[in-house]
Amino acid sequence: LNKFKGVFIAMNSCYDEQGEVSPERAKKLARHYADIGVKGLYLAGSTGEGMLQSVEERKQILQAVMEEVRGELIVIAHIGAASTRDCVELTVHAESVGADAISAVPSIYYRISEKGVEEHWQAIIDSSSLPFIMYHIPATTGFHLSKDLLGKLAKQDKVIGVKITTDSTYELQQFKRIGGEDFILFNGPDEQYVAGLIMGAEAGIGGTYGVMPELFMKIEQCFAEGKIAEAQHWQIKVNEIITELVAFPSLYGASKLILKLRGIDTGIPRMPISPIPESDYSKIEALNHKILH
Ligand code: NAY
Repeated sequence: LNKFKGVFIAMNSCYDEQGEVSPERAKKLARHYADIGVKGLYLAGSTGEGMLQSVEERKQILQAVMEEVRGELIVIAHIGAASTRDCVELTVHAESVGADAISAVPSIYYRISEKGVEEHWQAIIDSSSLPFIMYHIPATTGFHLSKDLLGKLAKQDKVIGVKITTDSTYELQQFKRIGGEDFILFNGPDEQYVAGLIMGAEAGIGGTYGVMPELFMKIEQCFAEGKIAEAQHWQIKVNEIITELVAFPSLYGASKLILKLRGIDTGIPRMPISPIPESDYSKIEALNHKILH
């Protein structure tokens, strides 16, 4: 399970000038992260705009990324979608192109009972031999994963961990306690990576990592060496940047523009996620400068 410990970038979406998914641009972005030496990538999650893409488009992007970094980076494919059927199709595809693991939010839009979410996830788990990572993000799904359900699913060998995006490091610690030693907690809120690590997370998956992977790798390294004050110092720097990033009309639009300034064009976010107006470009440039210095 060591292969899942470390910094995972929730990769931004990649579109061309017409707004179509761009496998070429996705390869270039994945290559950029492989050269930096992060642990892995999390594809088609919130940051990757998977919910705004068709099953076919999601397959194209995953396949392109696997072609580029297979064997070099650990690739977790987020295959969550509203319908169980689509999730299963994406899972079977993910296994066929060599993804290292899959992950899914509970089904979205319909209010599903706890039993329903269990059955949804179980159908996904049963459709491949890939490791499965639950994605707990109640703010966007409206579903609050209980300790009971987590404990029940965590007993299965294929269920290797949970990505937890809540502000509670108490909940994170409780999940870790229930999951046990071999159960991996992926920290979700980038703003509290250090706090998550201290309370039991062994990995992080984050959207803002994409514009500052080195800073998150520094946090991880300091923590591993027991230099907590230094880890906290970098977290505070990171948090200043995140505070500015989330003040733009969209976090994803801002991140994509920063990548563009660095020579990696990923297009603009898909509607309804707002693009960044030109009047904000100078602020983006200043923020890019701040990150790099
Ligand atoms: C994903 O699926 O894209 C992620 O794992 C990223 C989780 C992010 N949450 C959302 C809603 O985008 O990285 C966080 C988030 O961007 C960050 O903490 C800034 O608030």
